[in-house]
Amino acid sequence: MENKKEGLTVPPVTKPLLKALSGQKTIETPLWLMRQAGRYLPEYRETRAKAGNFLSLCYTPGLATEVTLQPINRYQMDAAILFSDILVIPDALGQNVSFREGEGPCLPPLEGPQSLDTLNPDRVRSHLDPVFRTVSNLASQLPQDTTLIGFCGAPWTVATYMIEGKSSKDFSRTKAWAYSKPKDFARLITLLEDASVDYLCGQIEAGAEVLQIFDSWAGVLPEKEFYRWALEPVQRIVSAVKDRHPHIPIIGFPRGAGLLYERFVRESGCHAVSLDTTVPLEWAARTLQPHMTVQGNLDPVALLAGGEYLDQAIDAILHSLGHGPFVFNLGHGILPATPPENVSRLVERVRSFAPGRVS
Ligand code: 1CP
Repeated sequence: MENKKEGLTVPPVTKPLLKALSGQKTIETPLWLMRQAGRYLPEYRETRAKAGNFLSLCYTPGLATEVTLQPINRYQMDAAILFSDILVIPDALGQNVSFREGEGPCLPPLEGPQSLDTLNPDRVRSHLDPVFRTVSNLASQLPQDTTLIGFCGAPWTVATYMIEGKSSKDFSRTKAWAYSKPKDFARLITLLEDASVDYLCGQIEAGAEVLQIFDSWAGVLPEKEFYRWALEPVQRIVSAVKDRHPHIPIIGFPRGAGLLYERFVRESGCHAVSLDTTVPLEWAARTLQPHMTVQGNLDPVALLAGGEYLDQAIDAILHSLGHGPFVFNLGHGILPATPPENVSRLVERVRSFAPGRVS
């Protein structure tokens, strides 16, 4: 049987994650975890040490492929997420990103409108070629039912790192720029939209089957600014990617958006939405899930803590959202101190749930 969509013939969807993202209810709940490859895994720490620094790991296709596959080999997740980082875009634009052990990212901060002229969008595709090679390695090596996810950061979140020069607590430099010089700030956002579309399309052309757009700091913006700097740039990226690749599902993650999740679901153009840990389950089931597939939203600290609390938190999510369309995930990335055996416990519990079987 074949699906006919927009005049094109596309193969039938059989992978569990793709089924859920196309709005179908699935017998088993598809499962993957944000930051499923990372420091909580001893095999990751070993490969990371071989690479020297974090960006070399991202830009060495053999090693990036290896770490992407580690959680698939250990836990048989339904999806592999490309191993890279949202900050490869500023690096490709020429901003010279580094990662210091235990300190996070470090960039020479943008110092106002004139510093935008130092960024070079023409370098994006060629600079990120090693990442595309990782994607095509993965596409040929993944098990048949495993879906390959590509990603980028949303312009707002990426801009915060470019302007603050590091992780931030109050985002004061970025917000002050957006509020007091919106025209200049819009130039940066447009540049990031274009670079993100190039980057995402390159990933699709190399074999990515699903995309996720991470807007990790969307939740720090007031309502009006959320629409302008978080929602609208994502709308434009989604629309441009859909024009070129209409059959690739896109998951949006406006972390911390609170009540604004509702408008994001109605207007972003995404096919699915990832919920952060604070989103109430029954509200999501009533307000968001009728409109699109939802993904989420276990507290990463519940996974770290383990035990009975973990079991109960998993069950609460499955009971509220598991009747689909639904993808099990965390509300944010796995924490480095998470015991790997807690992840096994989570996978087993989610796998043993079948909607209809549990009341
Ligand atoms: O020491 C190490 O090994 C580096 C830790 C690490 C890892 C494993 C960083 C540094 N990035 C990554 C990989 C990564 N980053 C992935 C890989 C795929 C997977 O999920 O398995 C993804 C999707 C990201 C995305 C990313 N990077 C986001 C969005 C998601 C989120 O967590 O909010 C953000 C904000 C970043 C920036 C970043 N990268 C790394 C750090 C320490 C940070 C800063 C985080 C912060 O400001 O709190």
